[in-house]
Amino acid sequence: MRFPPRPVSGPFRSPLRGPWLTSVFGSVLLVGLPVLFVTGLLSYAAYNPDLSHINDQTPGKGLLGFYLFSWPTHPYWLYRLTQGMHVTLGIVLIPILLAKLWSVVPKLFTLPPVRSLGHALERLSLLLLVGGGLFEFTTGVLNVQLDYLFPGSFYTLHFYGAWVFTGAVAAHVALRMPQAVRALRSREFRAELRTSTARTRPEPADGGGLVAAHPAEPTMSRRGALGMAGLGSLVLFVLTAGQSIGGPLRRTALLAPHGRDSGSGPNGFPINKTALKAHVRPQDIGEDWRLTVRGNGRTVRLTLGQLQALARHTAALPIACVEGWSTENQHWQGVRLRDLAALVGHHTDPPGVFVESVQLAGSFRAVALRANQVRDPRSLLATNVNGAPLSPDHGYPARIIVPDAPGVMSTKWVRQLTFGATDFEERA
Ligand SMILES: Nc1nc2c(c(=O)[nH]1)N[C@H]1C(S)=C(S)[C@@H](COP(=O)(O)O)O[C@H]1N2
Ligand SMILES: [Mo]
Repeated sequence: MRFPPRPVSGPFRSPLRGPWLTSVFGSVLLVGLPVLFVTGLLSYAAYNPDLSHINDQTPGKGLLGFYLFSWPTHPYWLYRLTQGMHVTLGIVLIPILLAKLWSVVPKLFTLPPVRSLGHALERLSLLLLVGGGLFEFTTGVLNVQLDYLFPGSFYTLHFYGAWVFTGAVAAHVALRMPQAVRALRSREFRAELRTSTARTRPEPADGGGLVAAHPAEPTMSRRGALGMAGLGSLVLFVLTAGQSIGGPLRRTALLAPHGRDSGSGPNGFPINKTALKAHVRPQDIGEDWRLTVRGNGRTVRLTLGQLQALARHTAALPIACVEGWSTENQHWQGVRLRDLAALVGHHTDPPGVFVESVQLAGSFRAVALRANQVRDPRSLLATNVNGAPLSPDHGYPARIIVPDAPGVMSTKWVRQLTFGATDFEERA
C-alpha cells in the first residue's frame, strides 16, 4: 500500500526550503566530498598502514585497504598539499553541510516513516548519510583540534566512517540525481542572487517533502541563505588555511591549534608534542644517549659525537601533520638513513626501517618506514635544523625526516633503528 507524499506541515515552515536550495548546497558537497574522500584515502596510504602493526592496527583493513600502495617520496610537498587540502576543505565544508542538513530537516521527520520498499531504502541511506556525515566531520574536527581524543583509534574510526559515509553519499546521489537536476533547472541561480527578502516566494510544492505546506513569511532571501553559508565557509577558511598554506595567512589561522606563533630562531616552527608532554626525561637525551642501529644480525652503538662524525647531508623539507598544519621547508642536517643502513651491512638496496624513540609514554613512540623512504638521499636522521642543534622539543639529539611523509613518521628523540622487514613482524 502506498501513501501519497504530503507537503510538509508542522514546525518546519521556512519558505526557503525546497528542492532548488537543497540541490544547490548538495552540488557544492558533490564536488567537495569526493575530494575529501580521495585525499583522506591518500593520507591513510601515506601512513604505511600495511607495513607494520605498529603503524596501524585497523582490523579488516585488508579488504578496504585494497588500494594501498607504496607512498612515494616525490614530490616532497605532495603530502603537505593533499593533507592541507583534506583538513582545510573539511573545515570549510562544515557550514555547507549544516545548511544542507537544515534544508532537509523536515524529511528526517516524515510520516508515515516508511511508505514503500524504495522509501525504506532511501530512509536507511539517509540515516547512514546524515549519521556518517556528522560522524566524519566530528571525528575529523576533534582530531584536528584536540589532538588525540580517541587514542590510537582515530584512524580506524575515521577510515571506516569514510567508507560508510561515501557509500551512503553514492547511493543518495544515484537516487536523487534526476530530481536534483530538475530542481537546479527550475530556477535561475543569478536571478535568485538578485531576489530580495520581500520578493522571496516558496518553491512550488513538488511532493518531495521539502516545501512547507503553510510557509511563514520570509525573513531572509535565498541569496541571504546562500551568502550566510558561503560567508561561514570563507571565515573558516581564513581562520584555518594559514596553518597549512603558511605565509601571511599563518597569522590569521586563529582556529588552528598549532603553528601560529612558534617563536623565532632556527627551531622556531610548530611543535606537536613537547618533550615534557611526551614524557621524555632529560637523562634519556643527555650524555648517556646512544643510538642503536640494528639489522642483518648486527648491532652498532653510536654516541652523538660518533653519529655527527658520519657523512652529513642537508635536506630542505617541511613537516606536514595529518592534522593539517605544516611548516615551511626547514633545512635539516644529519646522516642519511641509507648510510646508517650501510653501517649494519645493507650496502645496496637497504630495506625498510623500524624507528623507536626514547619516549616512555604516548603514541608515536615507534614507526615503520618503507624501503623507498630509507633509500631516498633526502631521508635523514637529523641532528640539526636551520644551522642549530635540534631543540629538546624538536627531538634532540636526533629525529627522522623523510620527504613527503606525514609528520607522524618523523620520530623525535630517536633511540634505535632496526633495518629489515622481518624485525617488524617480531615486534608487531
Ligand atoms: N617521539 C615522538 N615523535 C614524534 C611525535 C611524538 O609524539 N613523539 N609526534 C609526531 C607528529 S604527529 C608530528 S606532526 C611531528 C611534529 O614534529 P614537531 O613537533 O617537531 O613539529 O613529530 C612526530 N614525531
Ligand atoms: Mo602529527
